[in-house]
Amino acid sequence: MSQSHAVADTVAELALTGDLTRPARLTVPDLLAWPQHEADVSFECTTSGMRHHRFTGPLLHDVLSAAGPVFDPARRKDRLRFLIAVSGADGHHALLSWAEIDPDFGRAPVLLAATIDDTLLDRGGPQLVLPQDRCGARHISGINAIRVDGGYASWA
Ligand SMILES: Nc1nc2c(c(=O)[nH]1)N[C@H]1C(S)=C(S)[C@@H](COP(=O)(O)O)O[C@H]1N2
Ligand SMILES: [Mo]
Repeated sequence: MSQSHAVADTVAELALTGDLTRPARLTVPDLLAWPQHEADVSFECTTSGMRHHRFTGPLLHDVLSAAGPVFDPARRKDRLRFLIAVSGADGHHALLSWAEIDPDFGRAPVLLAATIDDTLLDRGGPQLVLPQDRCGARHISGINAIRVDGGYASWA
């Protein structure tokens, strides 16, 4: 096995890409630099029933804002066309709207979790946590890519 594979096997990296002035590659230890929030969540899975976990990590909004999405922060309407595509290493993915997590709009306290049940997620990668979701399907684990896309302005 090459050395790059050995590194990838131990500390997962997340690529922040898209319409950002500061795209980045982040590890779970990097996520500990932001203010940490915690969430005790219960969600239902259609196959395994009710699940409970305690997560900690930064707000997704804090991490993505630091990457400099290319909207004018003073113009609230400018943000409404931005999408956030979150992908797990296994191909599971979901779309959020920027407005869903924006403090001026939906204010969903979505986390990019660095720990689950007091265990650091440095090998598998961070997990999306949506405390308001009844269903577990958007709690994407092993996130390896988040793409911010504001390309929907051409409709206007
Ligand atoms: N990467 C990835 N994350 C995923 C899934 C998946 O298939 N791949 N399944 C989701 C679904 S449907 C549920 S219910 C929860 C299950 O979380 P659990 O492992 O804590 O039960 O994970 C979610 N996160
Ligand atoms: Mo599920």
